[in-house]
Amino acid sequence: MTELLEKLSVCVEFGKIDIKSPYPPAMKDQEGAFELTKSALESGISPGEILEEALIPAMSRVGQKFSRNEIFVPQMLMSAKAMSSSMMHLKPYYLNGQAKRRGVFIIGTVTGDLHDIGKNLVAMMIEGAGWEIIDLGVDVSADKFMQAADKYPGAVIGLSALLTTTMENMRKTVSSLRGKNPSQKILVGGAPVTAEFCAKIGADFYSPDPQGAVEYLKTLA
Ligand code: B1M
Repeated sequence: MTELLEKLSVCVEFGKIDIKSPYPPAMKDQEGAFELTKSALESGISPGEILEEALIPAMSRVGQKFSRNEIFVPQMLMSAKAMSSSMMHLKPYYLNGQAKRRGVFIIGTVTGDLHDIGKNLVAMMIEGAGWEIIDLGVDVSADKFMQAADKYPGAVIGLSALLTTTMENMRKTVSSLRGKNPSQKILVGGAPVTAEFCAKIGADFYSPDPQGAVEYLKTLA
């Protein structure tokens, strides 16, 4: 890996967004993910190399540290912001087809559930793993998930629920999606959700955290 990509990877891992960002204090006044991505592209490194060799490994380290409770939500959010500042330079290449994503991941919280902090973290980590994210937001009906599944054939769907009361809506959404397409891949998560509940409602996989979700997606693409 080039020195530039190594530096970029460190910026994303430790949440250094750009040169103006004071966080993390140890990297104050240094170039961040924004400037380093621009330099990498200008020096001829491809968007694919930037994603595969710098951003994805960095976000993978972040996810593993979060799973081991070595870092917490604020640090993870800073890493995700650094990654987004890098993605600002890469997005045009994905939009015009010059670079490819690993797949499409549709995510939302189920009907009646407004808790989106965990859902957003999962979405950001999966984006950092090279997937295109279709974020349907909060309080998403089964119909909306089904419309999105029609629009993006082959996409994996992620459902998040934080309330015991909305777990029932998760069950109904899985049932509707399965009824329409038995082979639809469905990932579920959220604080009250368990592997047993996932199996009971017929979803494909349960992950307690973003890293587990990323690992599951790796088995698919
Ligand atoms: Co609410 N709330 N809340 N709340 N809230 C909880 C969930 C609660 C446990 C608090 C409590 O009573 N101790 C409780 C639920 C009890 C239950 O059902 N057993 C509760 C309640 C009751 C309510 C209201 C009903 C309160 C009221 O109005 N009477 C109401 C319901 C609103 C609604 O949704 N319709 C309500 C409202 C709210 C706020 C709007 C004020 C706010 C949400 C703001 C927002 O999200 N934008 C809020 C908050 C912040 C919380 C707590 C304090 C924090 C949730 C959170 O963001 N955690 C929460 C108590 C708690 O958890 N300590 C609570 C941090 C986040 C990173 O974790 O979301 O678990 P989490 O996500 C994790 C994993 O679960 C996993 O990865 C994430 C990162 O590790 N994950 C997935 C999540 N989704 C995944 C999807 C995946 C895979 C993994 O694949 C697709």
